[in-house]
Amino acid sequence: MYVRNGFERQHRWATALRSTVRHPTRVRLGRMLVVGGVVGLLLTGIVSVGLVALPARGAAITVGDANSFALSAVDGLRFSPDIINDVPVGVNVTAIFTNADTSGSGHTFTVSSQLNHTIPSTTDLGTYFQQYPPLISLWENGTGLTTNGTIEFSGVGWFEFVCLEPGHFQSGMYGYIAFGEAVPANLSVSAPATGPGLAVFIIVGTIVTLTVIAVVLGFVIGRRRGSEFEMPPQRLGYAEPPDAGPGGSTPPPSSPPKG
Ligand SMILES: [Cu+2]
Repeated sequence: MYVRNGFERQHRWATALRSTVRHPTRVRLGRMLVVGGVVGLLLTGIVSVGLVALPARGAAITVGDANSFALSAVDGLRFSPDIINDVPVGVNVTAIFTNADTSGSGHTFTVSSQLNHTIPSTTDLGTYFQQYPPLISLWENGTGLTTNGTIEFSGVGWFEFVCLEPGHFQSGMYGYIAFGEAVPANLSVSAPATGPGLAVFIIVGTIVTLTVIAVVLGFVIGRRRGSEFEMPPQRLGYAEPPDAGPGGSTPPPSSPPKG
C-alpha cells in the first residue's frame, strides 16, 4: 500500500511511462511510420514530377552534315534544344519547328540576322527585327503542330534566336544557332526564373521534411527502446525484487539450504 501510494503521487509521470510500453503506442508508432512513408513517397513523386516538368536546360544539338534540324517550343517558355551547333554553311538547311508547349500558347522560332550579337533582354523585338530582318521566322500556334522553313548563311558565326510572342523572350525564350562552328561556350541560355528555383525549393523542402520525419521517428523509437531498458520494473507493474539486507548479506537464491 505504501509503495502504491507513492506511485499515485506521481500519477501523470507514471501513466506516461506506462503508456510507452502499451499496444496503443505501438499502433501509434506504426501509424507514424506509415504516415512518414506515405509523405516520403508523395514528396518523392512531387520531386520527380517537378524535375520531369522542367524543360531540359542547355540542351544542344550538332547539325553537322545533315540538311535539317528540329527544335521545339516546350513548356515553361523555352526552346529545346536552345543551342544549335555547326549548321552547314552556304546551303539551304530545313528548320523543323514543333510547338510542344502543352499550355496552348503560340510560339515563334525567329533567328536574328545580326552576326555574333546577343540581343539585350530590354530590347523591343518589334523595333529590332524591323532594323535587322530575321534570317527565318516560323510561327506555330497549335500544340503538337510542326512547321518548316529553310535558313541559309554563307559565313561562319552565330546568331541568337528568340520567340516573338509578347513576354516570351524576356522570360528566357531564346537560344543560339552557329554556322560552321560550335556556339561559343560563353553563350548560355539563362535558367528560367521559376524552373531551377522551384526545383531547388522542392528538393530542399523534401530534404528538410524527411530529416524532420527521421528525427521524430528516431526520437520516438529511441524513447521506446530506452523505456525497455531504463524503466524501473515496479513501474511496469512487476513485483519489486527483494531488498538486499543491510550489508548485502542475503544469500543467493541458488544456494542450497544448510542442514
Ligand atoms: Cu514563345
